[in-house]
Amino acid sequence: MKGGTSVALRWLTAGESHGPCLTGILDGMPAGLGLSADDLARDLWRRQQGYGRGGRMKIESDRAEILAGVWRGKTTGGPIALRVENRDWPNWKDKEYELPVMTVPRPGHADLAGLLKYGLEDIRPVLERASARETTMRVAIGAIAKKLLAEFGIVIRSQVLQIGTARATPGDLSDPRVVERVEASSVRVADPESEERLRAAIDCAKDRHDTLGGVFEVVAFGVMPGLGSHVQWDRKLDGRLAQAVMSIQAIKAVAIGDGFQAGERFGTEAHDGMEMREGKVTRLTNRAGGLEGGITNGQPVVVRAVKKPISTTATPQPTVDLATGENVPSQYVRSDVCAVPAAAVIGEAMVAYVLADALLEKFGGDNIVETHRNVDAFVRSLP
Ligand code: EPS
Repeated sequence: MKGGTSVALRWLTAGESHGPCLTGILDGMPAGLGLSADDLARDLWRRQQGYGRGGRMKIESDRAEILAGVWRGKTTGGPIALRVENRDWPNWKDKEYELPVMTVPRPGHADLAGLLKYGLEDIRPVLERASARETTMRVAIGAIAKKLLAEFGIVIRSQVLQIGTARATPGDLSDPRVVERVEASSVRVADPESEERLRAAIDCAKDRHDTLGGVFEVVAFGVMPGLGSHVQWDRKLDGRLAQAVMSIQAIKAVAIGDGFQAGERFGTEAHDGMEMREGKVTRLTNRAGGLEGGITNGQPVVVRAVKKPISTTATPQPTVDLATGENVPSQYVRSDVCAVPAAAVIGEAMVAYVLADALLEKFGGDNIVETHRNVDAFVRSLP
């Protein structure tokens, strides 16, 4: 970690929503990790699911190609390059110079701010890059991070907690049967009543020609203590997780553990008491969400996030035409009604990346065997 930027792992994405493809480079993975495109396929598919998605998801069928960094099914230690084709591209490729200049910014989208910042006359290049289509590549990269974490027994799960004002009954994600139900659910919840409630909220938004946001939760199980650090602000893992999850398109709040609720409690009711059980320090609760002092404490890492409603609404919002200076209604072509279930999968990817980065930062290793040796020695040394 140097100057706020990790030197263990780093990645970049490139690509426009309606361009030919999305690309990404992940740098810093140790050599020797088994990896194929099939390892990325399931999460790419999961990200495309969810009740409330729009027409675009019927066009896309995301599959990542691995272009570099893997030899005979194992990582080489070199940068891993990925590509995901945009199947919508043939519908757009000849239109770059034909499409009318867009001058009516949607409230809530990057349209106006991006146009002002980059000195553009057309909103299109802003929306193309600001689009949540980019999260496809985040999920592909996150799947590689998850593969690394799985080597060390760390698994990442997610569920939706709320859509609009409709709340789901949270499931215990440490229970594989609950996880199975969440994965089978069209809105990533554990029980049928919650599913019905959340689907009804999405139907209501659809009937109103509107959109809805919500809240999701990502939990990482099996995280060893000692990732992150209390000694410097930019090394605190809670801060790094918050930044990563907040960077997902349309996320407006991130909480670790009890988050905002911690502000309502007395000190004696807000923390996680300890007791000795079979020679091990055991926690009575996990209100801190697995992080104390910006360091993992061995408890599951719990991150929650709020996604605002998608800003492209079929019901117009008041805005202005920058070309004429007139007050006009916002324009609409198509969009998702709700993408909170997809955002939960993207949240998993961001949490996976941050944990993989913190793990490699602490334990290093140019080859996965070396990383294992270092992790195992540390875990064995714990009291
Ligand atoms: C998005 C608008 C919609 C979404 C898109 C994100 O795309 P389009 O403008 O092509 O209808 O479907 O999400 C994805 C393409 C995706 O893969 O998640 C936006 O403006 O952010």
